[in-house]
Amino acid sequence: MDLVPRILGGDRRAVARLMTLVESGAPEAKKALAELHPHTGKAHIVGITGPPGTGKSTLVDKLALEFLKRNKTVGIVAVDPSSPFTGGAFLGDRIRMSTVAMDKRVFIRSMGTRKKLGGLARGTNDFIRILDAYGKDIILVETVGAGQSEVDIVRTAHTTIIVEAPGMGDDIQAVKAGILEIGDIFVVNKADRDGVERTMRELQTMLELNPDKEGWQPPVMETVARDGVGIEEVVDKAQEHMAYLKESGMLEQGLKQRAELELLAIVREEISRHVLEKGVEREELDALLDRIMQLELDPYSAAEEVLGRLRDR
Ligand SMILES: Nc1nc2c(ncn2[C@@H]2O[C@H](COP(=O)(O)OP(=O)(O)O)[C@@H](O)[C@H]2O)c(=O)[nH]1
Ligand SMILES: [Mg+2]
Repeated sequence: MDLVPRILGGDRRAVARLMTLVESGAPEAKKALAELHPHTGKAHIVGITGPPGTGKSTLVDKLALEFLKRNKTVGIVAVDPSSPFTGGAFLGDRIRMSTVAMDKRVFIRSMGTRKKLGGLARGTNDFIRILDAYGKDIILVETVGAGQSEVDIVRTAHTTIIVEAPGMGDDIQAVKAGILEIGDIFVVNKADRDGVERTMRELQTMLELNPDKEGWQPPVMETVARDGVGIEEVVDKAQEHMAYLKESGMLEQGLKQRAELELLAIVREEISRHVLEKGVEREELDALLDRIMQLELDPYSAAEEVLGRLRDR
């Protein structure tokens, strides 16, 4: 049963098995993850995010092929919040990623969003850690949109690629709103379509507003992922970005930030769990919620009450 030595030894099925345990929140998963930790830190984690339909899965597929050509092994984690069924997302992405899905050097796993306490970002981090310990050189993580959990996942990546496509004006606004700061590389995919220049220009203009002229300047690149056009350039840039992170000391700094985020997220989660298990019974919680809804009690005082009970027990 011991999955850890099997994963370290390159056993694919052990990797899949541990991911299933992680998803189901099994306690033995935590122990295995702890044992894998010393074997992590070698992979280059590349996040690919952007609105639905821009061609992220197609791009991931082509990027994976290009990394393979460069003798890198590849792991892929696809997070699909739009799909209520992990199975559905898995199948869908499998079909689209038919080229790399057949390749033994690639490990692909999709993740639904109906997750246990701890949520999407935590589960994804665990998957990434497993693939890292398993020895994958490159881990591609596909996420949709710009919600909080996606941003959290993006924080896990060393290199974040934001994918846009022509004719999605509103989404560019969404990009403006939050995701601009986290993009290391901007890709305008579907460059075979009308309006590419305009989308490129809009992104470039927004990026020029950034007052920070030192450090990494995110490029805006165009691709036709479907036909494999522009892929080599994106992979070059991703590798350049990693080299930049190493030379500038940003890699080190980022690792500390990520460690802090992850640690605090786990602490928050454990405290919530502890409070809900030991602090209040479900009925008590419901009673408090009722009082908040009836405006008899404010949430701060309710939280004080819950924490007070925890201290008393
Ligand atoms: N015209 C065109 N279509 C593309 C391109 N890349 C992907 N597509 C298509 O766009 C659709 C959505 O692609 P997909 O990769 O699933 O997008 P995702 O939702 O962002 O993962 C699919 O039908 C793809 O075949 C491209 O470069 N040009
Ligand atoms: Mg997709």
